[in-house]
Amino acid sequence: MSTPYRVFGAELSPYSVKVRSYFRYKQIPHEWIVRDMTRMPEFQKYARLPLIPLVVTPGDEGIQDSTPIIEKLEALFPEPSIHPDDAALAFLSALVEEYADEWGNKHMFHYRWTYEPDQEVSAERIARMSLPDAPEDAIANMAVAVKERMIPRLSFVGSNAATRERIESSYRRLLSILEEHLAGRSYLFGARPAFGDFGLFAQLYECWTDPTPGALLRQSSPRVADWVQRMLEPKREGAFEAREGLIPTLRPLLEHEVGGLFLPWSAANAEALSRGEKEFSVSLEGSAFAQATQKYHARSLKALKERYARVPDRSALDPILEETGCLAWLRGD
Ligand SMILES: N[C@@H](CCC(=O)N[C@@H](CS)C(=O)NCC(=O)O)C(=O)O
Repeated sequence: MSTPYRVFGAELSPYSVKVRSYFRYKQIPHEWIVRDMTRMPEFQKYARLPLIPLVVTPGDEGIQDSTPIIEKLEALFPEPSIHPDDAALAFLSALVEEYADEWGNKHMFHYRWTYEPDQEVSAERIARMSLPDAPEDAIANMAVAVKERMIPRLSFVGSNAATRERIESSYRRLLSILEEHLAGRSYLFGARPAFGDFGLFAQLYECWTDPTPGALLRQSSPRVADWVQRMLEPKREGAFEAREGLIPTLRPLLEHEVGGLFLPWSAANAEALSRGEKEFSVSLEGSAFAQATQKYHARSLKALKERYARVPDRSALDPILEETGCLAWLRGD
């Protein structure tokens, strides 16, 4: 028997949970390895960056970054595909995946490290995970250190008193849009999971586990809560749905969240970086959103534009992107 894939990750890491759900859906033999202190030497042997998830292939190659990990595996294990045959839907699913990784992460990170109950629970969970079988005082000390490290990182996602309402209203709106969209369907693009499901569910799963955003999610959006659970062990229940049925309730997500917030924010970040600026500010739905520039987001926006440029026939896609205010951000270089 050949060695299975090894997935180094953690329950509190959205990108790890995203990749784990993908392995489960595709039924790719794998071992889920919680990256605790005892596994660090093995992790460091393969990791280029100190980030999880890390996938080690049966050929002993380490791969990182959830989006390329899934893309590499999808080429090796094409069935069941996570991409709808309809080229417009396949792109929209990838767009949702990017929105989730880049903007949806703000919801998750903001709530986890802004409010005290969330900080406490998360820091303790991380400490217990990292130090299995350690005495309680060691766990408590590590929890303090985790908070000291993570809370200042709120600035990396642009979370502060001035942006709080922008991030939280986006979270509440996302939940209400998804609650509507998931009426009568199991996954975002029909009866089987698509690329976009993996990305978006993972951020919301983390929100679901945390006290403040979890309570909001459970109270306001029972269908979203069911979908989050379903996505932990996703199954093909049927086919992807036709465009006509999906677009009416997907449109608000594209218009308000993707076209209204994520793309203008990401484009402003990329522009500021190209001018060598350390910070940027962009007006999103009429209010200023300022944060430090991030190289990572600029690279993923470039990859998203390249994906758009590769869509073979954009005649069905462009009108949807145009009417939702997404098109202008995806064209050009
Ligand atoms: N873009 C990467 C992001 C991975 C990432 O940011 N992982 C976080 C946890 S979710 C991490 O490992 N952070 C390192 C740390 O907390 O020390 C991906 O999609 O995999």
